[in-house]
Amino acid sequence: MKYYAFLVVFCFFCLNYTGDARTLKIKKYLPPSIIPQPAKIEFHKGHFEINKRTIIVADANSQTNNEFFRSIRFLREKTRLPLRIAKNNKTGKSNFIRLQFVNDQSLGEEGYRVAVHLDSVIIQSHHSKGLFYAVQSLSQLASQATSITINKRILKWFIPSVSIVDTPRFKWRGMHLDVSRHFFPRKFIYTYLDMLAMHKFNVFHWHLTDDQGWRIEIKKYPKLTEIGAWRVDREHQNWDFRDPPKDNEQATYGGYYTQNEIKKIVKYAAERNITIVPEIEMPAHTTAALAAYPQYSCTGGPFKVPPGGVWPVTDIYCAGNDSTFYFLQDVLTEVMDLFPGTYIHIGGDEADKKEWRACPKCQKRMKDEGLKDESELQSYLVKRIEKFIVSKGRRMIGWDEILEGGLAPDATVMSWRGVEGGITAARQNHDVVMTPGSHCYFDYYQGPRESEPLAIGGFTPLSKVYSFEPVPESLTTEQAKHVLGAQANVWTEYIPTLKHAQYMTLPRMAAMAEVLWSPKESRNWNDFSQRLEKQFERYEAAGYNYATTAYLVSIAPTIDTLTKRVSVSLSKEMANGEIRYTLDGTKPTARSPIYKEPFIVNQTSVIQAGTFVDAELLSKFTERKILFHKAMFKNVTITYPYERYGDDQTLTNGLRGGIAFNDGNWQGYHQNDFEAVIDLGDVTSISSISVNFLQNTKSWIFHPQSVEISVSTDSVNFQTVRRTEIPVAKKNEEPSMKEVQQEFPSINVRYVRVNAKNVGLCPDWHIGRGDKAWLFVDEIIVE
Ligand code: TNX
Repeated sequence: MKYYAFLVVFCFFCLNYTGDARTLKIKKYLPPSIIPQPAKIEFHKGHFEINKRTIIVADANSQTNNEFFRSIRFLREKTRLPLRIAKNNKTGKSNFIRLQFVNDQSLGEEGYRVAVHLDSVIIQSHHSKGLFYAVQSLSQLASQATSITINKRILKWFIPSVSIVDTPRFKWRGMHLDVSRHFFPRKFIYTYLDMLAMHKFNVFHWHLTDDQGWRIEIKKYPKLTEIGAWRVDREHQNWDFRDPPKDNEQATYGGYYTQNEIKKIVKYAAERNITIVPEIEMPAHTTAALAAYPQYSCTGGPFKVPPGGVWPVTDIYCAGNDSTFYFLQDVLTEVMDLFPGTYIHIGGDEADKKEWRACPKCQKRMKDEGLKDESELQSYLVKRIEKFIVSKGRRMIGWDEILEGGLAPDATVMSWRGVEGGITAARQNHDVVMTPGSHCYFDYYQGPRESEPLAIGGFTPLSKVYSFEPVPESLTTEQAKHVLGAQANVWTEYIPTLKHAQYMTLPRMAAMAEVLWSPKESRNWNDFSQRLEKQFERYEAAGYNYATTAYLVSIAPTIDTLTKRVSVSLSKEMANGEIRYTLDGTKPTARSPIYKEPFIVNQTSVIQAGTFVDAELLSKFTERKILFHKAMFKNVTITYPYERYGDDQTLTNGLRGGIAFNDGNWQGYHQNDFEAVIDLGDVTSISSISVNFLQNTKSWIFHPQSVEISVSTDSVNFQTVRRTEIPVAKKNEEPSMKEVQQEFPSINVRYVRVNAKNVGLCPDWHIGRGDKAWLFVDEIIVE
């Protein structure tokens, strides 16, 4: 109350001073919004005022001094508030912020309390970890503080009065980063750790080795980084279709972290309550290591560090050779010396066992050890490595493939191919971390493909991440205790820069943070998406690049072939803001109509829409054309069956397929040719026919080799109006759409026929050479 009166006084002051060189600004009041949402938060009346005389005190002793000083430093850095440390740690009656350790087990290590009273702020935790999170939450409150500024100098801040009691739901709150597919310099790792800390993540899973680069200095095996950290530069080519290295070509692209750098990074992470889980991949995803030390493979090599995608993953460590184990143990020894955390990740995913089947040493090992197949040989390798890790007082974690052939006794499973691996492991009383591709892969698209940067595939929008539940219902309460938490993975095949990595992770990281920290019952999408707006401001203040894709408007036409009507509905993920739209192809403005309910379109229209808050546009515009033409809603007879994606109406529904093959507007023919006859119903005068095809060789989709368009009045005798040959795609061709169109002087016809010949099989240059090829076709437009 007092505060509002105060504002009014200041506004008067402001008015009286118009014309003066001095300007006074009052930052508008914002409701407190903390991400992740605290377990308990109550809002009270009034505010705590921070001014030049506010002091900060800590109930410290010699053991806790450092931690308190660090917290105070964080608080000052984050809030940029002029917080003085009290002399002799003494406060007056009011105007102080006090940090305290309390003996309260209920808070656990990571829990804390923040009470913002009218005259003071009290922060309590049981442990330095909780203290760190209290500082994060208070900083978020402070970042929204109402402030009074004169001449760009802030005079006072007002933090709303709240009381927070907060503890996390899960103990493993992880974010992963693949630094092999693209190398990220150490400076970015610090930024990434800051991003994690801001969202209260406590595990950084550092994917340090893979086929395309070895990124950690190992003193005993210097070639791992001299050779394994570098590849030839093919950054201009699509990841999955890169030319292999030429003989004598210099490997110039890459990098690695020295042990000294890693020590500093580990310390930086620890100060932010983040444990780093290093991953050293085995037995597969190891070409970079084998390029340096081919003697640990089955074949002896030689190998080169591949500059792009490798599939299947056949370059693997020889499990029949004892020296491979000594090498791996030496590497792991240095890794464990650098990373003090409990868990060591040994990978284990996607090993193609072709070389093991052909290798006499591996076969002998299987015989000697009584292993019935190569899966059991992988299990032998993993168990032997686990024994070593456990002997050093650590624990092993691996991708869910380590279940195959029998799980090592104390292994923790990271479930990525769905949650099933996690369920199986939990039922066997093993700990698990959930990270299913469906919800946790931040290398996937977060919005419509045509409006997003090129990504590996998939579709994981923000709201889907937010809907993730790490504990499967099928687990009993006891088994559920084995779910330590979850993690989002950032594979970087398609993420070459740090700005791009931020774009892919923010704000999805915020959604994952809430899944992992906040009580299940408090999950509320609408509330989260309101709070996210303030998080965007924090990202901006920190200079982070983030996606506003969740504000994009989706335009969804529904076609009713019976009534021949097109109804259009518009939607967006975020709860806040209003959708404004136009139908005439112009850009919507703050004066365009607000979308309230689905509307009918009965002529060719170009719909454009965007999300606005007040007059401000928050999204990019989205656009959708609905084309009314003479074949629309007409009967189509198809000669050969299609397998996927579209339906029977797809070819004549007024909607053209886009560059994304799975947008629902393409019919997909698997090796089959395409033939369709449209019955226009009556003899009709027409002067143009066109048909569209899609090519995306990465998804096994090729343009047809030939197309023929014909017309008829009786459906028996057809006259060809167009025949076209299309050359088969070359390697590295980007996805494209092709329109085959024929115009002619008006003719009267009733039937239109289109034939298109599938290329049949993928060409020799393709990784799927010899596989069945797809033909994708959409809208046959008759005018
Ligand atoms: C699968 S997830 C992989 C990675 C790829 C990723 C791309 C896992 C254990 N293996 O090697 O980078 O898909 O999404």
